[in-house]
Amino acid sequence: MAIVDEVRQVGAEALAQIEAAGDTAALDAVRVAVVGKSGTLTGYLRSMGQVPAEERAEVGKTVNAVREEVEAALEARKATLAGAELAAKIEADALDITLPGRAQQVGTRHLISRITDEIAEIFLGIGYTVVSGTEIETDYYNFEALNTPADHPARGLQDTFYVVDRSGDVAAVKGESDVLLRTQTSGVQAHVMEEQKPPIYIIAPGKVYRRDVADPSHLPQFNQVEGLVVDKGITFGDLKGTLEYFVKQMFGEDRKTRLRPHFFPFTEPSAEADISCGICGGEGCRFCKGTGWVEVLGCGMVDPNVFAYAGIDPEVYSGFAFGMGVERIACLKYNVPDLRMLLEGDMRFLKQF
Ligand code: 2NM
Repeated sequence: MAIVDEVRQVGAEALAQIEAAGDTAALDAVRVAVVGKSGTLTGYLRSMGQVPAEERAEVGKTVNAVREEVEAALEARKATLAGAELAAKIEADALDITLPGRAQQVGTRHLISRITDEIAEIFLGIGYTVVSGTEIETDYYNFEALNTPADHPARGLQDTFYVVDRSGDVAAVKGESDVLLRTQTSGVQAHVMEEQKPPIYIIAPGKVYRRDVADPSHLPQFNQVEGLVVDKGITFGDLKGTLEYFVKQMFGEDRKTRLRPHFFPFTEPSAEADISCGICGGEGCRFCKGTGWVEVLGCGMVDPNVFAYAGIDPEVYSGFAFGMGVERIACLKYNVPDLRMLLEGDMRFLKQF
């Protein structure tokens, strides 16, 4: 075959391959094989010296013409393929703006936080101040300064979480007072009585810890609000009036309060306060175990021994104190039968409040 015919055939095959190339990578392979540095057409130009002199002009012209034709075809095909590839990529990445959006769940404050604030608001409204302390407390402020003697059952290892050091021994401050997770927020009040002169009107909200197994009415960690009043001439009547006011604000004007004698180490006399049952209105039902009353809090007149620890003269001052569980108040307010339901994180439950 004459060399010019060979060149034309290489050109024709190249054009066919260009047309058949399915993507830009395949097209580039054709380019390299035909017009690249070691491509077939380039080979003809390189070996012009071996072409017989009489054919040289014809072959040279033909190679250049075919080369131009192949390069034009490469350009055209490249534009087509790149356009198609871009279109495919746009299609694949496309956002479907007609799809409805996924609704975000907006968080709300937890019922326990809301009730804590509600309790605080009621007492702020009658002149109390909110104080807070640390969840890690010493045995002295949690028990001793509150007239809870060393042989009191709550101070045993089975009822309180003690903080231990690296060796596993109970940690102690200055070698004398053991460190523990507070079992009540009264320790905060012991600090305040030590640091502040009466009159004192405070509430202490916060988390407390007890070695209890969770059940419908107990949690090993819960929230408390304790209140303390120390002033001249404070009587049990002031305590009763304050609690009645609190109950009506929190649960409604129709709720009644009663006090039952009880014992607490830090108050004397002490009482437990009940409110009329919110389910049966005092008739007696399963929720109130047929009594018509449900327990809401503990309270009493501050024991003179507690004043003595704080350096307050019980001949000059008297006071009352009370303590309530926030989870318990929340459950009473909304007739929730089990404290644990507050902590399960079930949105169907929590959304109701
Ligand atoms: C209660 C019940 C009765 C109480 C006592 C004190 C303090 F600091 F004055 F000693 N704070 N809180 C108290 C009294 C707490 O909780 C059920």
